[in-house]
Amino acid sequence: MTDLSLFPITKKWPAQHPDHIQLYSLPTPNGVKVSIMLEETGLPYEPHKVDFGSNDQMTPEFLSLNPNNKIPAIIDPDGPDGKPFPLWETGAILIYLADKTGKFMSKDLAKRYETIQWLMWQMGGVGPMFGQLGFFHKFAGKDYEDKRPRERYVAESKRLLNVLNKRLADRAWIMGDDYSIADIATFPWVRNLIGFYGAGELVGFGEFPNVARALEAFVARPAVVRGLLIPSAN
Ligand SMILES: N[C@@H](CCC(=O)N[C@@H](CS)C(=O)NCC(=O)O)C(=O)O
Repeated sequence: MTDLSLFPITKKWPAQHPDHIQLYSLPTPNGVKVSIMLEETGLPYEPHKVDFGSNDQMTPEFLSLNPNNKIPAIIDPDGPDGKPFPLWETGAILIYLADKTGKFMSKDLAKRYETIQWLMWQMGGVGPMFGQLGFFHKFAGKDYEDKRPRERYVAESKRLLNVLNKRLADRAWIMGDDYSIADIATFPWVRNLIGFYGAGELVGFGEFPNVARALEAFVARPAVVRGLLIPSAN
């Protein structure tokens, strides 16, 4: 049996199945990227809830795995060279799991980098911009008198949605017929923007019918339905 005791995080979140991928997460738009990917690939994994209510992400045990105090993070007991392998940052985790399974990223080199290009577009654009819009529209920032920051993130979110809408004009998914890690990274954030953040009207979501159509197909996938609820609330 794999020994994960060298990872201090397992003291706070013990592994019942140390031979399975250990996932430390919450069902936020970044967290579900990885639970959806794990559900889509069928890799065995064990989810652990990192409770923001108790500031779990700031505990020494969590920081020992991810010094950046953000979920999600994983340990793969069967990593490169068969050794346990810790990883954080969803872009890196998605590429790693795609390479490990040979799924959701083309092996063709040009298509592989095109997939990574869109994944990075999500990581550097969609996630941070939609996240800031959420802060200024739904959370503490909504009470700020100066509305210019909110307007800036609304404009930037609309611009990004327009880029995605054009990309999807003649494609089912970001990479065409093939559903990929670029979709798994992007659509949880689009769903969150118009769902949890309630910003659909603010960004004029009706102007982006191709995005709406792909989002609908995304949330109908059985692995997505499951992944969106992991780790569960209790
Ligand atoms: N770039 C990171 C972002 C991760 C991230 O922002 N996670 C949020 C939840 S969606 C978090 O852990 N927030 C906790 C905190 O900031 O203390 C990734 O993609 O993994």
